[in-house]
Amino acid sequence: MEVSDQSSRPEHDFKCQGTLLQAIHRHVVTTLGNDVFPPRKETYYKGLAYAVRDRLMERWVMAQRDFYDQKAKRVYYLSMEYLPGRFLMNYITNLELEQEVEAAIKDMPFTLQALEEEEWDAGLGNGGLGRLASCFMDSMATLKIPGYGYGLRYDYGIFFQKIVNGYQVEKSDNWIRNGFPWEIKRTGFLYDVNFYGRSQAYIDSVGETRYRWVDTQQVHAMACDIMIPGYGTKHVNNMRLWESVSDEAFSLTHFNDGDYTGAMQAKVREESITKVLYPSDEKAEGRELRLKQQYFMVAATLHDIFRRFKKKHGQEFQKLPDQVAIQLNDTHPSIAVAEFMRRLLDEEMVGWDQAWEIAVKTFAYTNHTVLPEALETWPVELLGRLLPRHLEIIYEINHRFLEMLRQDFPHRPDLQNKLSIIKEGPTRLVRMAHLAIIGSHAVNGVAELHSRIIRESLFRDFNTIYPDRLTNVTNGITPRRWLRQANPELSQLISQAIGDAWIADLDQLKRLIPLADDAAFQQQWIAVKRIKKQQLSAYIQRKLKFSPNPDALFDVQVKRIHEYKRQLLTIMHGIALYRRLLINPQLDMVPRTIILAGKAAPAYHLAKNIIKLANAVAEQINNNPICQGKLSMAFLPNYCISQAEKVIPGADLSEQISTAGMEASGTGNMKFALNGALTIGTLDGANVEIMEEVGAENIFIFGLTSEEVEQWREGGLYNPRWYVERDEELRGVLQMISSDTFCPGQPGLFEPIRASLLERGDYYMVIADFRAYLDRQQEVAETYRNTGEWARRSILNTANMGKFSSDRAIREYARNIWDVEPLR
Ligand code: 26V
Repeated sequence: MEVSDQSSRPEHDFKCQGTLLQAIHRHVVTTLGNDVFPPRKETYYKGLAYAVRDRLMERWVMAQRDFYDQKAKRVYYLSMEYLPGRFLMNYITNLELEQEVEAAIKDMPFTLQALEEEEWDAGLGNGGLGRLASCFMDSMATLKIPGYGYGLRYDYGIFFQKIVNGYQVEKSDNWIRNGFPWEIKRTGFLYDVNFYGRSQAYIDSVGETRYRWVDTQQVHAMACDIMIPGYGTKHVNNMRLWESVSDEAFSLTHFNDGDYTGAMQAKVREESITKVLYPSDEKAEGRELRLKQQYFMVAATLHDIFRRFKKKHGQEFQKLPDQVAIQLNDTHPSIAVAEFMRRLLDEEMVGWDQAWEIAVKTFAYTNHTVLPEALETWPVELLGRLLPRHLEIIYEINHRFLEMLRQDFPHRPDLQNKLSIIKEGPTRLVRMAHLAIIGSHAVNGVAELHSRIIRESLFRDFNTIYPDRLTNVTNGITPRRWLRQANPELSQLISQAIGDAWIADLDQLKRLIPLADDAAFQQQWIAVKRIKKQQLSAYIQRKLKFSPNPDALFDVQVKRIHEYKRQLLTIMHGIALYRRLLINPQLDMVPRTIILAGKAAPAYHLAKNIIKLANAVAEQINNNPICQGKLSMAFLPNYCISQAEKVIPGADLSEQISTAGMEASGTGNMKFALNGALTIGTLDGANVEIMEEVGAENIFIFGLTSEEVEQWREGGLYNPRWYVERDEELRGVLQMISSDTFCPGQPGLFEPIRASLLERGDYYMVIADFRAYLDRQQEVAETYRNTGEWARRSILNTANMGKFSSDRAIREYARNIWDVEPLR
C-alpha cells in the first residue's frame, strides 16, 4: 500500500464499525461463505482473523500516511528467512484486543487457545537467524521505526519433522494449504527480474562507455504484504515477501505454436524459484537455484526501494543514504551490493565513484556465524552465467579494492590474496562475505564475544584496513512474544508486582530484584512455573503418550541439531544418570526429565544419527522401571516457533552448551532466562553477557573457554583418549553408545558418533568438557532440592534480562548503524 498524493487527500470513512463479534459473524458469512451456526472452529478462526485484520488494516493505512508525510529515512531489512510463528495472538496482543476477543467468543464452544491452534505456523526460516529477523520486525514497529522486512514467500517452509522409529523423516510443509488470512497479495504489482544473457558495452550520447544487460530471461516477482503492528502504539510496519509468478506474455510464443505442455513447463520452471526454503543452516550450498532465489529477492527489493526513493527525490541519488538504510541479514542477500551498483551505473547513469560512495553509505552487513562451512562462496563460472553483468561489477569492485590495498598497505602484499573477493584455486570462487564487508559501512557480530572473534580472527585483516567498520550489536528477543504471549501467567504475576510497563521497556524487570528474597513472592513464582510445567507435561502427553512428572527438574535443550551445539553432551549426561541407576537402582537422585527437540539438515547424517540416539536412549529410560519417578527423557518432534512457546515457559534448566567460540550468540538462551529458567552453559555467544547481567552465582557455567579451544586446536594439543583413560564413567557411557545397548540387534548403529569422538579427533571437544559438565549438572540437582533458593535465582534471572530485549538491539542499530530516528 502506497499513498500517492498526500496534499489533496480527502476525508474518508474506512473505520471498522460495530463489535468484534458482529465483524466475526459478517466475515464467516460474507468472506467465507459459511453459516455462523453451528459454529465451526476453522471458520471461526478465520472469521476472527479477518475481523482482527480489518482493525489492523485501518491502522496500517494511517501509518503509511504518516511515513509519507514525515519523509523519514527508512530501514530495509533484507533476509532470506523469517520465522514469525503464528500471527493471531501476536496481533491480538499488540493491538491489545485480548478482552474484546474473550468477550466475543465467550459463548462459543471453543476457547481462544483452540482457535489459535488452527493457524499453521509459518516456518519460512531455519533457526536463529530467521527468528531474529522476526523479533526485529516486532521491535521496529514498536519503536516506530519506519522499517520494511523484505524476503521470499516460500510455498514450502522448513520441512515438517516426523520421528519414525526414532529416525527423523522429512515431510513437506505446505503451510499455505488452508489459506493464509494475514497476507495481502498485490496481484497487479509485478516486477521483472532478469537472469542469464550477457553484458553489452556501448557508447552513450556524451561519449562515455556504458553497459547494458541484454538477452536475458525474465521472471516476475509479485509482492505479498504482511502487516507488522507495534505494541502500545498505532504504528504498523510492512513485511513484503516476493513470490515468483508466471504471466501469459511470457509463455505466449509457446501457446501460439500450440505447444501447451511446453508453455506449462515454462510456467512451472519459473514458479519454482520461491517453491521451497533451503533447509540447511550453517552449510552453504553451491546450487544454482539458491543463487537464483537470492538474486530474485534482491532484484525485486531494490526495484521497490528505488521506485519509492525516486517518487519523492527523483534523480537526486546523493540523497539516497539519508533516506535509505539497507541491512543485509548474513551474506545471503549480499549480491545486493552488485545489483545496487548496476542500477546506479547502468540504469541511472551515475558515475562509478559517486555510485560506490552511495552504496557503502547505504549498506550494512550482519555476520551470524564463524563456521567456515557456512561462509558463502559462489563459483565464478556459475555467477557469471546467471548474472554476467554482476560478475563484471564484482570484478571492478575487486580491482579497485586491491588497488587501494597496494597504495595504502604497500608492506602487506599478503593482503591481496587474503582479502580479494575472488578466491583463486581449481574452481575460482566469489567470497560473498568479502563483497559484503567491502560494500558496507558497518559490519556487526551478534554478541560481544562473537564480534571480538570476528575482529581478531575471522575478519582480522579487514579490521586492520577498516579499523572502524567491525562492530557489535548483541542480539535480543521480543518480550511481547516470548513473555507476554508465551507465558501469560508469569506476565500477570510480574505485572501485579511491578505494573506492565516492562512489556515495552524490559529494563523495568529490575524492579523484581527486591522480590527475589520475598518468600511469599517466591511461592507465587513457583506456582506459576508449576502451571507451565503441567501444561508442558500435557503437551508431551499429546505428542509422545507419556506425561513427565511436573515435580521433576525439567532440563531442556531445544535448537537445531548440530555437532557444535553438542546435544550429544546432554544425551551422554542422560546415559550417565541411567547408568548410575542401573548400577544402583536405589540411588537417591533429584527426579529429572530431559527434553530435547530440533531439526537436523536433511543431508547432515551425523546430526540425524544423534537424533536416533536421543530417541533410542529415551525409549530405554522411559521403559525401564528402575527409572520410574527418577529419570525420563523426551524428544519432541517438529520443533518450531509455536512449540518453543510451549516448551520454554515450562523449563527449569536451559542448556546452552556449545563449544566455546562457535555459537555466535544464541537467542534461545535469552528466551529461557526471561521465563525464569536457570542456564547451564559454556562461556559462548551471549551466555557471557547473560552471566554478566544475572551474576556468576546465578548461572551454571562450565567448560573450556574460547581461547582454550583455539589454543588446543592450533597446537594439536587435544587428545580425547587422554580423558577416556582417566574417567571410568565416561568409558562406561561411550561403551553403551558403541555397543548395542540402545540398538539391540543393530550393533554399530551409533558407530559414526563414536568415531567422531575417538577416531576423528572430537573437533567440538565433547569429551574434554564431559566431566566439567557432569559436575555442574550435579550442582544443578543439589540446588534444585532447595526450592526457595532455586526460586530466588529464577526470579533474578528474569529480573536481569532487560538488556536482551530486541528493542535495545534495534535502538543500537538505529543509532549506530542506520542513523534513523523513530517517527514522531
Ligand atoms: C547458512 C546457510 C547456508 C546456505 C543454506 C541456508 C543457510 C541458512 C543459514 C545459514 C547461516 C545460519 C546462521 C545462523 O542462523 N546463525 C545463528 O544466528 C543467530 C542470530 O544471530 C545466532 O543467535 C546463532 O548463534 C547463530 O548460530
